[in-house]
Amino acid sequence: MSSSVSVANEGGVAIVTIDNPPVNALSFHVREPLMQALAALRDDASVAAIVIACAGRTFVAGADITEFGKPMQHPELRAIVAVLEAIAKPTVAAIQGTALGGGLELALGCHFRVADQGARLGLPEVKLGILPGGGGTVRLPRLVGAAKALKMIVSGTPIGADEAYGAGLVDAVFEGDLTTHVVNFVREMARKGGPFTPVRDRDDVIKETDLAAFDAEVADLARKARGLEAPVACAQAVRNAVTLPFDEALAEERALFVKLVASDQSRAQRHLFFAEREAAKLPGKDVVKRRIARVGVIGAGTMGGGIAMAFANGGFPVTLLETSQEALRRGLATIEKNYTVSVARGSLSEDAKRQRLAQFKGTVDHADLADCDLIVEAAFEDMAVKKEIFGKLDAVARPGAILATNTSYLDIDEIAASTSRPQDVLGLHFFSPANVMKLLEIVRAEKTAPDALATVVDLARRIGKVAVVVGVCHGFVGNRMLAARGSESEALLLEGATPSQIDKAFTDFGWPMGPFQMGDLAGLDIGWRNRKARGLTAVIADTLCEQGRFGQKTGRGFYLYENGSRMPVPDPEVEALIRGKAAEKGIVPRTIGADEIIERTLYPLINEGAKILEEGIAARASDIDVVWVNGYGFPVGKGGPMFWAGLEGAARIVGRLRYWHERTGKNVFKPAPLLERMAETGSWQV
Ligand code: T1G
Repeated sequence: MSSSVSVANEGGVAIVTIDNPPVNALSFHVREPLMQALAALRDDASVAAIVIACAGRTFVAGADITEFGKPMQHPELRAIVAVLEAIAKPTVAAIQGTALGGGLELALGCHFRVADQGARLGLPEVKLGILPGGGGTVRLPRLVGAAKALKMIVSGTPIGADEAYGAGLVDAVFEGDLTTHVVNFVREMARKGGPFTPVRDRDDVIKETDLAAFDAEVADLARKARGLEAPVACAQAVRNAVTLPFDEALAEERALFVKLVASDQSRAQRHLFFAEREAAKLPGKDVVKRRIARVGVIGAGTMGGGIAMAFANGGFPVTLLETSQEALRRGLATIEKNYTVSVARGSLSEDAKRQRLAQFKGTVDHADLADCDLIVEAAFEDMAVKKEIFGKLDAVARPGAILATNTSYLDIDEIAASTSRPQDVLGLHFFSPANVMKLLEIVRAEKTAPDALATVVDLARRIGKVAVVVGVCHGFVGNRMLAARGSESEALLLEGATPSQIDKAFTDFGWPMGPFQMGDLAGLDIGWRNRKARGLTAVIADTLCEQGRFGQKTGRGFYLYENGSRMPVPDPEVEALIRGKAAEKGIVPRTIGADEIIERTLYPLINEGAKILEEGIAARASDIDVVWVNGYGFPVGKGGPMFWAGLEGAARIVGRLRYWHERTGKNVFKPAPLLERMAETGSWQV
């Protein structure tokens, strides 16, 4: 037997153990010995039953994603499942940790599945731009029904052991030592005697499918796919499970898988899977991380409250400081309301709400932060205010406490210099709403100590955030590139494009919404305040703000929002305002197509990313992709701005930037040297 697969025999029950750290992926060096073991055990008369188990923290987490795009090495998972499923002896999968993708498909090849209490089971392939390719789309519906299978496969979201048991996906859930339980379980099954029906032959649940309701759900999913092919293919494959004979449906699944796995969208989403994990890796040797037991948050407003919730949700006690009891009361009330809304939505239990609220301690006295190991400042975006706060923190925080600012733009080196401990100062730039948005830009200041940085990178993972380490500059990575993306927005309006046309070019590209709809959602007054603080103007947006048109919150912004609706309605008044301002500037409006809109917004975005890489503000091009997908909604099917530059063609981007630079003289169009090198080499390597 190989080191990746071993077989033990416990009184006639064969236990096949897969051992392929860290997540027992079904790599080739697992598949080959696994196939051999199953075939041998099938023919071994002394074996009465077979258990498939995994060593380590988790059951099989799927196919080995690193093998995609390389020549297939047989046996494939499908062949293994076919052999497994044809075994007449009782077979059972013992699931701890996660059974995902090919791991769950392997388990579906068994007669039975048992799980420990903390297990999670799912088919997340859609998040990689593919679909379950090991028979999951045809077997899962036969256990849980077509509707639930559709939801699981199209969302890619795993379910817990109890839910899986209730749905018929697992046959027993155990606490404690799974192996002992599972051997007893399968012995009992063998004692009861067969025949043991393989999942492929169980058609009773499928037969109950309400196809009309199913098709309505599929149509709704297709509308929400935003150009992604995998969700639509997943739905089609599950429908095939209902309407086609098993083997035909299996063949259709294979055909869809082969097509998707070769697609740019899947390459983009697999790129993001590894990019997120790379982003959390720090250069140099591992350092001992500091202990974080209690977190302090300064400011209980929108950002501070959201940040406090993010840590409480991650199980950390939080001390929340405000400037007055009234502000503190308001902040805590908002936090409680947010949890109440989650309970009403069914995404949080009452018990969990109570546990999380119990994590909070409120104060107006900085001295109460003395026992905090990390303090996050989320006060007003003003350098003088922040320097004053950090001066106080320097006096009260315990030695070794990490002092973080949530600033979106300001110079953290300057903030650090206002303390006697710059080595403990860094930026934790959360994105609003901080308790929801995944991205966390961790800003490494010039003197930030390596162990402080490593501590917060690890902490980000513990609170479910996607961390990207960035350097100090105005706007760090995300907001600096956002400014470049928006630099032409006003010009496009004045030259003849309407807000709707620009937003549609973005949504047709795959963005959840365009820049003007986003501005109305966030509040136009935020950008207005920033511009005034920096002595900048935006003639259209400033005028709208002067008229009190801040967006959704005032019912009017670039669009109208009638009767409190969030649906944007084009406003003739705004279009007249734009035409009037254009006339004042002697600009004759013209028709502007989507291609030009993309060239004058997304190409500058990529160009700024290239400058950020050259300056060392981001360590990797893939880090920039992680920022934009997790913080700004860049379409996952395009892999992020820097990955997409490769799909779009860097040479084309450089050519068009040169054209716009010559036509407008604007620096935002001047191609960055690294982008020009990338156009020649195909690499973002600085
Ligand atoms: N293949 C290869 N490497 C993988 C992997 C996989 N499936 N899953 C994780 N890794 C690596 C990961 O890159 C990291 O490497 C290390 O393992 C720890 O991962 C036929 C075709 C299981 C929930 O999509 O969701 O099956 O950075 O940091 O936070 O139909 O890993 O250390 O070098 O994420 O504890 C479907 C993907 C595949 C599951 C654990 N399965 N993995 O999370 O650790 S396609 C998935 C996860 C498929 C079949 C189809 C998570 C996890 P490194 P980690 P974690």
